[in-house]
Amino acid sequence: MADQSYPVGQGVEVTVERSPARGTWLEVVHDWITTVDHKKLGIMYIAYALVFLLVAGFEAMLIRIQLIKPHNDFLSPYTFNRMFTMHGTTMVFLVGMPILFGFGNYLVPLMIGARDMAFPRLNAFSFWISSFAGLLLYYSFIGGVGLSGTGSAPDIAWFAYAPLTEKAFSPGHTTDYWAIAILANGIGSIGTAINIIATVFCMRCKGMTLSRIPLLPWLYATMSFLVLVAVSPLTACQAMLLLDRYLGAHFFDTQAGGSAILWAHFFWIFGHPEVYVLVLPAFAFANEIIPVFSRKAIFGYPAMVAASVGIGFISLGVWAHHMFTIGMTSFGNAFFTLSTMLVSIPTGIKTFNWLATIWGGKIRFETPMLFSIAFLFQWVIAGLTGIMLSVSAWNWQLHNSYFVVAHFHYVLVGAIVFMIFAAIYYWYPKITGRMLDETLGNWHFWLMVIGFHVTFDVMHFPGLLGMPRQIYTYEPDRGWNTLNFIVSIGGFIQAIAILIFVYNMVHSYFRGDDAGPDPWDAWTLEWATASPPPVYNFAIEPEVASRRPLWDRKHPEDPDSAFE
Ligand code: HEM
Ligand SMILES: [Cu+2]
Repeated sequence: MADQSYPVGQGVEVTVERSPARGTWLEVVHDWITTVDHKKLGIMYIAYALVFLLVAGFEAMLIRIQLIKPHNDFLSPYTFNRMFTMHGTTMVFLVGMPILFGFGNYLVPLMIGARDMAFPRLNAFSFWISSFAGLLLYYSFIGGVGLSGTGSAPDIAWFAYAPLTEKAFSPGHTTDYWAIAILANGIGSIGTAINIIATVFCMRCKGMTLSRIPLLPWLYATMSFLVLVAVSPLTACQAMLLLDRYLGAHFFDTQAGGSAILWAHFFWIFGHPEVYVLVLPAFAFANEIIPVFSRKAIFGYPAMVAASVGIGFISLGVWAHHMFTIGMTSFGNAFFTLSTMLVSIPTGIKTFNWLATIWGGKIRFETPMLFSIAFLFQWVIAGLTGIMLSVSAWNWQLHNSYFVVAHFHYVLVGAIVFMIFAAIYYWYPKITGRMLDETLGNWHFWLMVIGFHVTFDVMHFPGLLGMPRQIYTYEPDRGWNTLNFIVSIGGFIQAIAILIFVYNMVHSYFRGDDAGPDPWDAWTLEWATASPPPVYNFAIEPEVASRRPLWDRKHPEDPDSAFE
């Protein structure tokens, strides 16, 4: 691979080092470990998360093999509990958050024309402490009952309800590994959130007023405020749990006057906004990809910003819709039903604006756009089952059933994972300098959509028929057999799709077509520099006069800036 020179405007050329890093492997490793460059840290976050995606996906497959037929004994009940705990915890904390932080790290400085994040060293610290969390959580397989007994891991479900996590019910150390891992991860997330907020508001290039910030940095800033407000209580309640377990405090110990409901409040004050911590970046990707592939500017930019910030605020006031069956006052039930439904207003605005952006556009159906369109449909359906669950009377019937599992996977996979795939297809050329293969991309997309719907559409029905979540097996006479069989098959189809995708990523890294600086004919600043961008991002510090600076440069006869 030879080095390449690209013109980057204003008569300047940039040379990018495309050869594998020079020096011995030790020097290369040292270079990555000590880096404070936002792009390298971004790549490390994404790689770390993709490894855990495969791990957690494997755990999901084990769960689905166990449930493929009644009275199966593939996994013991104990192993089953560990698998769903590790799957859920891993997907949320070691896949979802790091991959989204990775994209934020990589893209936010580039999109606002900065040379790095505001605090590069804090950035490296956040990455390393978050990855420490992953190691710690998985170390519990070995160290959970002391080094002698391997094969243990937390079995407390990803929400770790009190008082089952107290020493009396959860002996050994698996719960401690879980709590300390979440705590370490929380510290990393809070550091990154502070960094993103400072970067978006203090590091913008010349001319980038608040109303010209691309939507992605806007949404990342909103998401970061949510992290500050939501992850802090989560981190605090891990400390309380450890105090309970080791120093005889009684925060959650009901036997000694503590309150288990306190844990539920703490957890869901984090847990609900967490959904938006994960979904706002997914929205952010859609905001960038849909306009470029529709050849139209995003419809209603100010409304998009306002709706996103509004969603952020509302999401902080709805946490107890996870607690309807805990027994609240009827005022509580009514309040949390209504506040939950309120979210549909700003979400509806966003959805209509995406549709209005596509409407009448010259649409290009390349892989990033395919995933985005599927996201739009799936997001709407997930919202509809969410509204059903927010009605407290319905919720009493469906709580802790597979209907809930189907609903939240519609959000987590159908919206968030789909948009993560879209983002990888869209920005991979920028990050690596090479295109992903379109044919393999199409295979990945279609198998993923089919697998997703076979799994999660069908999963609503055992839920409606009363199948509870987190049961390791079931009786053959409940009418759930065929449904569970189909759900498991769908899971395997998704696994195949993801393997194709992994192959594509590796293969294209060596063999993919050259991307050039701007393969999608896009508008934002990250495409105004070489692919991959040089260490300093921009040869000349950019200056912008509109929301679509690259459009202005490419179309001097019809620039956006003329209309501002
Ligand atoms: C191919 C994709 C996936 C499949 C087939 C799958 C399957 C499953 C299954 C079978 C369960 C167990 C339900 C139970 O018995 O309670 C589960 C739970 C869960 N999954 Fe997934 N999953 C997938 C992807 C994801 C993703 C991407 C996320 C998050 C980003 C996620 C988050 C969770 C959570 C939070 C739980 C709850 C764990 C618990 O009950 O403690 N899953 N999943
Ligand atoms: Cu919620």
